[in-house]
Parts: sequence; structure tokens; C-alpha cells
Amino acid sequence: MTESIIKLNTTDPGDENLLEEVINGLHKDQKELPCKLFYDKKGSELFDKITELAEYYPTRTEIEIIKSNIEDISSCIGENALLVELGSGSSTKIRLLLSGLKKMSAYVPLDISYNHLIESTEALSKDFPHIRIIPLCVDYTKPFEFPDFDFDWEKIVVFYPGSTIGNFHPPYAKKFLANVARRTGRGSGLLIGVDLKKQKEVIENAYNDAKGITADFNLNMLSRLNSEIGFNFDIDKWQHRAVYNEPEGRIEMHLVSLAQQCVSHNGTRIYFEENEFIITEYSYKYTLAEFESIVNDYYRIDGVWVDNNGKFSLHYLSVI
Ligand code: AVJ
Repeated sequence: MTESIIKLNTTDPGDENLLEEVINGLHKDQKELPCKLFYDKKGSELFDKITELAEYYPTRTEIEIIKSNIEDISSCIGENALLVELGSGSSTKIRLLLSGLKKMSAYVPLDISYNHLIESTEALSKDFPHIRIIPLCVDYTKPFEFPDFDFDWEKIVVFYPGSTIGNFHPPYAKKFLANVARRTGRGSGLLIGVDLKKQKEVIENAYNDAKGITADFNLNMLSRLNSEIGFNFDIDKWQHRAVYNEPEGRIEMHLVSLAQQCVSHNGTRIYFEENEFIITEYSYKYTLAEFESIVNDYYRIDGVWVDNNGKFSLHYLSVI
């Protein structure tokens, strides 16, 4: 019998530049806050709830795609892969992969939220005691080091589900995926989920759910600024809004100021007009051709899977 190998030797690196990033964002003409701020423990829990909402089609659809194509996906990935997940999001997807893949070398989830990472990893290790799990608490958009793995693996396969790539402005998405290719090396794989362009109403509903969970998720960012870095946002004076910017092909999440107001931090005051808004997130949608054009300098496309309604896509790319 194989031992359960889960190494909890990762630590919470914190985020030293967060305050600076926040202050800079709030001093721009168009005020903005970084979307990574969504994911504290509460935010990660709210996001888990979002993935189960009737209106939020991406998670459910991607799960469907994985289920219906698990054999093809598995043969793309091959045996003895070191599976690295960027963001340890919905555990349903990774569970499907861990159950469906051929023999694997290890699963390495990377996540910015320490508590979320440890909790989800512990749950996973109970159900997959024979799989080596090595969680790493890092901001994967910044340079970081993999530990020295003292075991064999055939190739690195990066799993980047959920269309999180949509958070990047497309030229930056291209750069980011080029970095992933450079860091993992020729022959490595990238299994990536990408949300597709579609009717405006369908997209907008996904980010304006009837239960108001997405609103709580968006507003949680302000509570977090209050509790963690000493701002004094009056949460009742802010409203969630999500609009699809069709020419740009992106959902925009806004926090709208319901009054003329002022927020302060250590003597720095920031003024907001009534109806002025802070941009908290962009979520870009692609056509298959658009996505292909941002990856084909660095990757060969080995597989593209789409659901029957053409809502969402999953791609297996090999680094060239
Ligand atoms: C995690 C970035 C893929 O853009 O759909 C969900 C985040 N924001 N509802 C998305 C999100 C509001 C989500 N991603």
C-alpha cells in the first residue's frame, strides 16, 4: 500500500505590495482594484457558491466537457504527469481528473489563499490517499520557484481551468501563457478552460445572479480593505454592477458609489462622486479563433473540446 504523501510545507507569503497596489489603483482617473483581492477565505467560499448558481454556466459547463472527454484528455496528458493547477478552485474538476487520468506522478495546487489551499488539499488527500499532493501558496502571476521534487515525473502539465485566463487583458494573457511555456519547457502541456463569446444576456446574467451572491463577492473586497488594511469604506453606500462590454469582449465588474463620499487611509483621502465606480474585474471572452491566435506562437493545439451549446471550451496545448 502506498503512503499518503501530502507535504504541508508551504507557508503563507503574504502580499507586501498590496497596500501600494490598492492606493495606486484608487488614485487612477478610472479607479480600479486588483481582482486577486476577491480571494480571501470568505471570498473563496463565496466564489465556490457562485460556481453552483443556476446563472453561472462556466463551471458546470466545463465539468460537463471534462466528463464527456476524459479519455481523450487523459491520452493527451499521458502517464506520470506532474499536474500543476493554477488556483485550487473548484475541487470537482480536479477530482474528475485525478480519478480519470492514467498513473500520475503528483498533483501540485498553487493558490494565493493559504487557508483555502490547505483546506481543499486536506480534503482531497483523504479521498485520494495514493496521490502525492504538494500544495504551494504562491501568487502564480509573479515569479516563484518550484521546490526540488525528489521523485520522477514524465512531463509537467499545467491545469488552468475556469477561464481565469479571462482576467488578463488579451496581450497580457498572451505574455502570461508564453511565460508558462518558457517555465515548463518544450513538450509540457497546458490544459486550459476558456469561456466563449455569446449572447450578451447570457453572459450578463452569469455575473448578476438573482440571489446576489456575486454582489456579496464583489462587495467583500471592500470589507477586506477595511479589516485587513485599515480603510473605512461604508459598505452600504456601494452597489455591485456587472456589464458586458461587447466591443472589448469582456464582462466588467464594477462597485458603484451610491453617494458623494470620501474614504480615508492613514490620512490619505480618496473622494468618490455619486455614480462613480471602481473596476474590480475584467473577464474576457474569446472565440476559438481569437484564443488560438494568442497561443499559437508557443503551443501546438492537440485538443479542443466544446459543449453542445458552444458556451465554453477546453484546450490541450503542447509547448513547442
Ligand atoms: C474565476 C475569473 C473565471 O470571471 O467568471 C465570477 C470570476 N467573477 N463571477 C469569472 C468571477 C464574478 C471568474 N473567474
